[in-house]
Amino acid sequence: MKTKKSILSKRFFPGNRGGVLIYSLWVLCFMAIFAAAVGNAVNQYIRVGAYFQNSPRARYAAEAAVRVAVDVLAGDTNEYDALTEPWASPEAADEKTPARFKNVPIGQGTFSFEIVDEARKINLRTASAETLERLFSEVGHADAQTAHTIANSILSWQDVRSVSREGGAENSYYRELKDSYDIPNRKIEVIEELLWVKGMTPDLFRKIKDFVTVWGDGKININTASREVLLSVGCTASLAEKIVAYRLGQDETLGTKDDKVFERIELIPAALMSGAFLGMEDEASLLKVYSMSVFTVSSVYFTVKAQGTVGGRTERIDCILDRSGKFSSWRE
Ligand SMILES: [Ca+2]
Repeated sequence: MKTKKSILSKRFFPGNRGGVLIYSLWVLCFMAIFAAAVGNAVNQYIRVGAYFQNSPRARYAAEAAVRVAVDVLAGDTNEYDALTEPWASPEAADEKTPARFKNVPIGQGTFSFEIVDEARKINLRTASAETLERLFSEVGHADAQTAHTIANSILSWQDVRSVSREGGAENSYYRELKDSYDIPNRKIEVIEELLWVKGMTPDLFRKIKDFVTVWGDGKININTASREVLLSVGCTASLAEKIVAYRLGQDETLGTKDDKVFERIELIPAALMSGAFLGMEDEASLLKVYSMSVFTVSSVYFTVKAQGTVGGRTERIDCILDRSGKFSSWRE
């Protein structure tokens, strides 16, 4: 009679070399699978570890970008701010201040940044209803009634009185909404507040958000303002295009030697009248807008958009910096 032991022995240890070999292969196979599983887990652990390790490194790289941006602005000491200057346009940078804004190597990663002056934008805290209306109709392509409603509602949103202005909306409107709320009756603090103003839509906000600010005294830097912003402050389409073209010079290219800059406010009308091929309507529009003291030639507040990348991990810092080097806002 065969014992249990002998059956097992026969099955797993049949007493021939082939059987031992098969058993050994099974063991090896099991060990290989086990090793692969452990290796995979360790790899994942290392990857996750590196990811979290790279996060602070990327953040330091972004902070380094902000520091360099501060230096670039500190190095700009003339009386005007224009798109031809190194802070605004790396392409225009000279040998002393090389283009150093994009993918600058630092440690095991890189950083990039861009500087945008806020005086090229419409200030939501100071703009007139007419300027806002033009912004929403000419730039946002809203119909006249919607543009009128939003413009006046922005003023109502910010003024301390609670009597509704024509076309605007006070609490009596917002309290009737499904998700009701009270308006702040103080100056707008972040441009995203617009999304709560009567008549505004996310689509319209997307179209105008790059042309509005809450920083500065409300004067528009004629050296940096876009065609859209010039239109909004009351320039005719023809004048707005001629101002932008005048700045680029004859070659119509930014960052070349024939670029023109308005160095002083009082020189703006004469410079344009002699060099921008203005027609009679352009001149009338220029004198009208100029007489409303909307223009300046320099900027006080600057947005710095910085990012640092290390090992595939990117961290961003958006901040507002003023001419004295002080940060007014910091978002990470
Ligand atoms: Ca400057």
